[in-house]
Amino acid sequence: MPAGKIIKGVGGLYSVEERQGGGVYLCSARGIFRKDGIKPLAGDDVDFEIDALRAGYGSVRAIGARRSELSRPPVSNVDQMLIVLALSEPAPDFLLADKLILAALSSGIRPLICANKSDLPAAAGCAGEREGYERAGFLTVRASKSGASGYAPLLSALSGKVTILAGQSGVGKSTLLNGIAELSRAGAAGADSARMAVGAISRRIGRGRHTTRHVELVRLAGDGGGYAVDSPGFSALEICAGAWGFRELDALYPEFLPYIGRCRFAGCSHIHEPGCAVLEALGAGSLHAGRHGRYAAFYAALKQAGDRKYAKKRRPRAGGPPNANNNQA
Ligand SMILES: Nc1nc2c(ncn2[C@@H]2O[C@H](COP(=O)(O)OP(=O)(O)O)[C@@H](O)[C@H]2O)c(=O)[nH]1
Ligand SMILES: [Mg+2]
Ligand SMILES: [Zn+2]
Repeated sequence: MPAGKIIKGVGGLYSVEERQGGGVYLCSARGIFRKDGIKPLAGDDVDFEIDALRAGYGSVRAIGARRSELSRPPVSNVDQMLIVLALSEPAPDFLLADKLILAALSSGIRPLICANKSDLPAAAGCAGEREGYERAGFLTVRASKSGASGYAPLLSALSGKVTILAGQSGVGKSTLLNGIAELSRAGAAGADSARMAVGAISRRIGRGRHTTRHVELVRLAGDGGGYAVDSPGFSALEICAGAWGFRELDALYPEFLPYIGRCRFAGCSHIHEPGCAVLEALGAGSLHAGRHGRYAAFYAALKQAGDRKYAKKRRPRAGGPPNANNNQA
């Protein structure tokens, strides 16, 4: 049975790209859904059966264990999140970037930072922020659709991995995805461009292209392979607040790690406590002030959300007069 990857799913039909050969088959998954109750996702690694009677069709028989799973957009087995910021037009939103980093890290996905539109003059503060991300251990890559850097450094960072693009609308994600895919094809060996041609033909079976909100994995040609996924219509990925609370927030800041456990008080928020090792490092210039400031804002927001949830649970129910607005049975 051939192995492949679901690169798109529309209305219960899945486009499965064969691992060997690269042909794309339009597959149903009724059998597996009935058997295991699992709904296939774009990104799933599957075993599928080719329909002997209808060329280009098949059915999914088994879904491999998922390494990661995002719900908005619905896609599995993402290795990396490329967080795209423009140096200007639009001005970079570092709060959104940090939120996306949190979403990635808490889903087991590696964040990468892309400083896009590097042909434009940088908005104030960009260089310092870049240093903050590098200090946190995130790879940061410059890119632009034209000019000196181009997309070449980015292609090597994406090669061999499944990467989802995320970031504000207008930062150049779609342009970048097309540019990277093209660059990968230009660099691919003859055999590989033949393989891509096969894929392109079978892909015509599928409907719609980049006009819909459907998730689609775009294959990168060349030795490394890999896929990139745009997130059209999702200006910000769903930030999975609720999956973690303010107490776990510091663990999602890799640059805080050397100081965690060295504060005077257990359960230190690293925002105002005396004897806080994180604040000491911040004062000594070892931590980036912007990253820490946004951490403090997230901490406050998460704590408030947590307190609200707690207050709701503890609201006394017996004794008082019946609530006229309460229409629950
Ligand atoms: N100057 C400059 N403009 C770019 C670059 N990449 C994309 N753009 C422009 O930015 C606008 C938004 O691009 P788009 O790819 O649609 O952004 P998306 O909303 O993130 O998908 C378009 O007008 C692009 O032509 C770049 O590297 N430099
Ligand atoms: Mg776009
Ligand atoms: Zn502390």
